Amino acid sequence: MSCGCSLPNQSNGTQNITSHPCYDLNAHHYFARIHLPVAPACNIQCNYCNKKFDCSNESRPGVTSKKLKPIEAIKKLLFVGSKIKQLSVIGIAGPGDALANPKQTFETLELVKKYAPDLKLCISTNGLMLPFYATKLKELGVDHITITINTLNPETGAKIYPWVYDTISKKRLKGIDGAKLLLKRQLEGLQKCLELGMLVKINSVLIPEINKQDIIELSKELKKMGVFIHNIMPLLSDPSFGTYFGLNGIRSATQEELQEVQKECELDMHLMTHCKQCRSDAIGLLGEDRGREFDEIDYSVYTFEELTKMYDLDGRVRFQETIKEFVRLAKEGNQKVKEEILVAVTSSNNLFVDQHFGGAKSFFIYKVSKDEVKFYDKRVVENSYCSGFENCGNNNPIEAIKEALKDCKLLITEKIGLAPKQELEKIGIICDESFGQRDIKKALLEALKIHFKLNITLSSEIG
Ligand code: CLF
Ligand code: SF4
Repeated sequence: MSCGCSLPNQSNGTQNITSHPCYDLNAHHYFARIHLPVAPACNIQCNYCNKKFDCSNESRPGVTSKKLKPIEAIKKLLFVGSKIKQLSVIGIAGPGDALANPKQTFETLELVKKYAPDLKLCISTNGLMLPFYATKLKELGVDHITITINTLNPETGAKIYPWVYDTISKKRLKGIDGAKLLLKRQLEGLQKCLELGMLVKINSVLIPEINKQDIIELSKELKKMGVFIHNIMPLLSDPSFGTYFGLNGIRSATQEELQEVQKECELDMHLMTHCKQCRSDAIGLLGEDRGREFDEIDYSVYTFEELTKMYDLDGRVRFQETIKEFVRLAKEGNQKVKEEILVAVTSSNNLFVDQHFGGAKSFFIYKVSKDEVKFYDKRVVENSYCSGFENCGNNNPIEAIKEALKDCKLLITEKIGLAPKQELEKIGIICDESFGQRDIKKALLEALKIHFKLNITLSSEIG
């Protein structure tokens, strides 16, 4: 999956995300996470999961992490924190479900709060028990929560979840009844987390022929609800994983399928596109898992006093402040570039790129500012470049058009002749004819990526 390295700002800039490698695209270059595998059990069955392995809602299938008791996990955490100064987040993401193991999960969070209070706390869950534990999580200092929601439609849900086990009613619900309960709890839990001011991320597993359209619809709803970011992950499936889907011919989602869905969703929702489908014991920057380095160490030989000293809380805080400042400056630089970009489009209706440059008497101007693109202006010229065969040669309004577009960096047009193209390029305007008849919004997104390496979300006010 592409990491989008040159697209440094997807955050809204107002929340506590600048050092969270999953919530902020830029942060994943600088800040690391550790997953503590303290949650072995799960309370639902997903057809893409084999419980011999880690929870596939955040992990590659077929990966097994060593389970740890909370005390072992904290010792390991302090040791790792002493070696990896940019460690900023501790996550609990399995190997089962964090909230199907409330005792272990809460004990671990309490210990982190006590010994490593500089770290952000992050939880990933299928959501079944979230309504009951959201408040407790908030009290423990969890501000980042991921819920895996694959559909809002219980009928699709029944194809993904053969059963859920509800510890409240002590009942195992199968098929559509299970899917309905899971969905209800996911939405209740999500709402509660939002009310508590937590930053909610939704993971969705794209399952070919099962939930593509569901995910597109889900993404639209997530934006309305106030979810921070949506992470669409491709199903990885193979008979050797021993999952129901793998054994029954449900194939992996391809990169093309993933990108197609992401393209549909990015118009509505902030997307995470740099997920690495980590192990439940992953350590380090995303994409360079250092977990194995710390596997063989016997942490029991260290006392908490020794480990706390090694952890060096004050030193770590100073180190991270320096990185944050560096990241802030990098973002500012990027913002400045973005603010300067105006894009002109030739169109008969401000919906499609359906007009040749030669025939355009007006240009729709879009402004790229902060992390969005908005319709900004319509500029009219007295004469189009080409005003009919009879006028050809007598009338060359290119200077007037250049004057009208002089602050633009890019022109998106259905077609343009070589001579006017060269004239516009002389004043620094890139002319792109590759989006003829395309939707302006989609053309803008793609063109900004191609020409300026910018990953931008379009404002709903566009057009
Ligand atoms: Fe871990 Fe998940 Fe927190 Fe990140 S991972 S619990 S939000 S700290 Fe990140 Fe890994 Fe993707 Fe998860 S890259 S699998 S999204
Ligand atoms: Fe497996 Fe995770 Fe689904 Fe539980 S929630 S069945 S561990 S993928």
